Amino acid sequence: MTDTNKTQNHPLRVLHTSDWHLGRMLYGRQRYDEFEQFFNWLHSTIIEQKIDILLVAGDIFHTTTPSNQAQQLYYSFLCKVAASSCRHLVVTAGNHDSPTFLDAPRELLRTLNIHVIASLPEAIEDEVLLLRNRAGETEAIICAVPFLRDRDIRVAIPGQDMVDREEQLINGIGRHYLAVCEEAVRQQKKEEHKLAKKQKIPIIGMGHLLAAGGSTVQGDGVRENLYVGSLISVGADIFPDLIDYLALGHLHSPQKVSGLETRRYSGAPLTMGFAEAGRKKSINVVDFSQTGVEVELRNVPVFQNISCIEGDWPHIEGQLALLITDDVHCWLEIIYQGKEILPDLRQRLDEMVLDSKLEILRIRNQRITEQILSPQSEGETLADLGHAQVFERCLDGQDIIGEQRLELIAAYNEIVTSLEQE
Ligand SMILES: [Mn+2]
Repeated sequence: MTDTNKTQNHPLRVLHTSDWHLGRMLYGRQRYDEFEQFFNWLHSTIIEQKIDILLVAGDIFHTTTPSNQAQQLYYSFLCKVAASSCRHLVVTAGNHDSPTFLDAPRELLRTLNIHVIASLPEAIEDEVLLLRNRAGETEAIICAVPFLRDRDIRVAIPGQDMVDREEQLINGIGRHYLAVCEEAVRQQKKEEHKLAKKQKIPIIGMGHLLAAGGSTVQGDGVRENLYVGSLISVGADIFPDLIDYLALGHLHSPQKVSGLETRRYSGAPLTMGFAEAGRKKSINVVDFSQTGVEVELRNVPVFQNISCIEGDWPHIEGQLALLITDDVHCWLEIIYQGKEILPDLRQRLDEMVLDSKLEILRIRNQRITEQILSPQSEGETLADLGHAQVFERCLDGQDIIGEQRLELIAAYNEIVTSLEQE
């Protein structure tokens, strides 16, 4: 008897995460080990924190054709969660996901209480999920809205210019949220009526989009692979007030929407690039009780150290020496900014990190870049130069002449042609 009372007083606990980007590499390095460690950690967190509902707000995979290894990680994680005390898992698609790929196993996953909403369903009702507790009562209503594409929303009118199209898309997204929420409220009234004890059933919104005022960090992966429509921002006012908590994905740094406690981006769990080195990554644990909603951020452990060293040679040398003494496994980006031109920078760095646990994934030699890109006539800007000219200046900068120069130009042209054909 006491046990039942306890469960009744226990608030409904939801874990909100997004932007896993399974399969994403960092400068050519695979990160499957990190993903696996993240899933192990997430699974223990779900058990320790007694999570009832897990929400994943898009960008599950980094590409529309995920590798076998990425798929294996995803499905084995889903199995583990299904076997845990977590009652429901809701997965919505992001702009990186293939809707048809995510949707394919949805019927099978439904039998495990895993709800996948990847393509926009034909009926609004199918975006409103009623999640039930073990007694069969509705304990939460989810507005599971996937990433909305232009074709999902906008009624195309020939001859429209870009501004009109964007405005139509933004208005369309707003109308869509309103319609889904109206349906959620209808269901809420019906379901609350059925409850034995008078209680409020929370409405939780999900989405994968850019809300106005959101912040991105250069190199955090949000602005990469952008295409028309993926960076359109919507006003935070499109989300109706009756949403008790809004679980968003798309931005990779954890943040509130318009400073509101219950409107949030969870951010990506893994560091997405060197610009984010040292930034905290987190997931959101959200408690729903009759007295209100409480959000707590829990930091994701760092599974791979990433660091960026920027400065002149003495600074870089000193920082590397410190890291070597610390004996930690770390991936590095080096940005050389000294006055002196160092054409042998790579060689110097390779020699320094030899036999250490440090791995240099990226070197940026600002001095050489500046030299190549510095104007050669008054008033010249980078925009005046064609990419082939930039490449030639790069060869000039490195004093590459003769046969080798011709070979490099031919190889460069070949790469450009193949890129253009793609
Ligand atoms: Mn993303």
